[in-house]
Amino acid sequence: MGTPSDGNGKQRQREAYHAEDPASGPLTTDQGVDVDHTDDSLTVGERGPTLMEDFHFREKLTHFDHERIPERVVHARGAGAYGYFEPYESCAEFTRAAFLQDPSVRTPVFVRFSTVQGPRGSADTVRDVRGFATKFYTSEGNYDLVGNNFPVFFIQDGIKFPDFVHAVKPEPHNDIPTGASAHDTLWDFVSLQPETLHAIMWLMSDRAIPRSYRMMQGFGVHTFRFVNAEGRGTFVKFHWKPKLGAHSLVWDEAQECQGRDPDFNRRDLWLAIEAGEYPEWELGVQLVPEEDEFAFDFDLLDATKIIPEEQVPVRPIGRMVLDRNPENFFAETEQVAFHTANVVPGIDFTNDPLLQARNFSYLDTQLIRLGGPNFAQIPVNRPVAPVRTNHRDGYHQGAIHRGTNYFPNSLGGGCPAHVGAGGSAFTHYTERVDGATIRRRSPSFQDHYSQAALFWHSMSGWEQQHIVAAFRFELGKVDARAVRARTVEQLARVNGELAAQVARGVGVPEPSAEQAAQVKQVSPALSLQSLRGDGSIRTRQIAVLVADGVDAGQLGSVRETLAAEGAVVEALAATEEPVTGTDGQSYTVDRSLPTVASVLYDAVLLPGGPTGTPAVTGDPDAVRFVRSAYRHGKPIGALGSGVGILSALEPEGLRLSTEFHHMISDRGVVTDTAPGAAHTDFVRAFVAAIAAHRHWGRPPLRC
Ligand code: HDE
Repeated sequence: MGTPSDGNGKQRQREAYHAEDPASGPLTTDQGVDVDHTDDSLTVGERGPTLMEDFHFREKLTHFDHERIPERVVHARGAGAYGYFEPYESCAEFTRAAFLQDPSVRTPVFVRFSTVQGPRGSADTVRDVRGFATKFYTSEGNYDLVGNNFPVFFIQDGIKFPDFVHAVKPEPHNDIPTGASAHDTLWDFVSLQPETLHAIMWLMSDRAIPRSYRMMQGFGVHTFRFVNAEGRGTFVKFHWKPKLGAHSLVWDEAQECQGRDPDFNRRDLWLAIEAGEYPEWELGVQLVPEEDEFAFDFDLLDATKIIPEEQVPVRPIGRMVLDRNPENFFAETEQVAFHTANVVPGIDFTNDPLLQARNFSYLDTQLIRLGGPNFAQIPVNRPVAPVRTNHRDGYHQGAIHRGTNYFPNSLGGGCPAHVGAGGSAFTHYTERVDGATIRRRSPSFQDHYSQAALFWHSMSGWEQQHIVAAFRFELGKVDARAVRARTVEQLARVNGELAAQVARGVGVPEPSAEQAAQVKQVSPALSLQSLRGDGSIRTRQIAVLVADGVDAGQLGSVRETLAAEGAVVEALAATEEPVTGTDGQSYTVDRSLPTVASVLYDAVLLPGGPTGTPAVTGDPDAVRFVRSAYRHGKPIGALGSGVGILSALEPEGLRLSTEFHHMISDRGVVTDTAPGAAHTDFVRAFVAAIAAHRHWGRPPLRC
């Protein structure tokens, strides 16, 4: 590993960092002077004024006063982790990138996930795009793939970015709303800028409220270029596919979660890694030969468009595993600096105007955020490849450079020298570009509706319902009626039924649907239904509601199976006092019901026993828990008297187990009134219901 000045700097830096760790020795000042007392300032007498000569006090306060750096203008709230990437096989046919050649070579990575609109202290489960930025510390230098969990962006040209971000951020007069897009200025912008519509469809879908960072896709968004050793280019789009499948919350739940646990996604990532449940994604690429650049009915350079997977399949090329949490949030997750222009030989840009703008913006923003040009020396940003430059000095310079600082030189032995042509150097792809200076969007970028319609038509029924509800919610928060109406008119160009349903919800006239875009075929790959992952229930959080009198046999058998499948099972009761089972044994309670809520779990189990779960005795927290899990489509398993709780809620038309009909599984509600330990078919059905994540089309509860 290298630094600007030496070859083993990373190791040395680590040692220095730990030497400064206050936990590893006596308290000192910044100058290394031991401190005997940090609780009282130096005063004249016990009640007198504080003395200026108290340098420890002044240093402590001064440092504290300067602890904050500007937060990112977008993507301020995030969570990160380290891990590695390994290719499945050599990709030499398409790219010379060293980290994509050899399956036996693991490349270290750091990934930062983020929300976009909210500030650092905002909640995780807001409706928003999620950032998915990966830094590959490759042997040829750092490569940053700075993507999102949507494959398309809201605008086509980076010059619109400040306008878009101003519109979506809190309104300038009152700084409201935090972490939300449901306000006038965003929708004003959307209604006037139809290129936003495709990404807006994604934003209104459940993709914008992921269950977990570990359960969402990532996309490079732009069309990039692979370049092989012969200099041949191939267009490439990057896809990350989560091993656990892509799963989302429902909006009502996401909102409650913002209060119950604002750190929901951050905590989930942290805990999974701490538990050794390392999240994993497969990296896939869509490859388009250069000669097919114009083979599509959209422009490959337009970042508001996808290449449907059915048209160009995603080819898996490797996997990424995140297996280490950062040690210090500020030092690593906050100070990591991604830059789209951090590329390595074999990966290059295209003329996508959004990407070109990003290549300017990311470096520019770090200069102010991280206080000068030396941020690449911060440990999390340091390449593992050696760094030898003639860059010198500047704020926060940590290297002690020696020798000459210009090129060419003879006095420094000509070092650092150029590598020879055709060697390991990055060589920009040779592309002939002709044209007059012009400030105009290409006509090939003008179709803003077809792919928004493709997305809509590719959704399952429940996904479409959620999209309609999201539009109604968002536009319902818009005060300007004209903005509501104008947005609905735009939606009519996507789909008439969508527009009509939204119009009815927000009280504006239903526009004519004559202009709706025609869709020749759908793309099933866009639906969350197609992204079930490996079908396992690993790391799903299962709540078991218990009380004194719980059927010990049932509790034990289901718990064991769920735990064996990798689920995290927690026993919840009215208080944290252990409960006594039917076998007279005492059972630990993990959490008390008032401290948790159904929105923090993926599924709930109601074991039997005379008074086996707190809901049987009418505990309001428990009843609310079950009702909320039911409404959010979560799997519910109930045994014996536990089934009675469900019947009492009267889900009209839902089939529940009775004394004549044992195990019944209906829309994710799995019940069994048979006496004795839980039967295998019950456990199997409950596990299958959890693996399916959510269950739609349940009848409403009457009680
Ligand atoms: Fe970003 N974006 N962006 N962006 N972006 C930033 O860089 C910008 C865009 C993305 O975890 C900023 O270091 C412009 C698309 C992620 O640290 C800033 C344009 C995509 C992150 C910036 C875009 C992204 C950022 C803010 C339009 C998906 C968080 C702080 C031309 C492909 C990275 C920073 C992290 C962050 C500019 C559009 C993803 C200001 C000008 C498209 C994941 O430089």
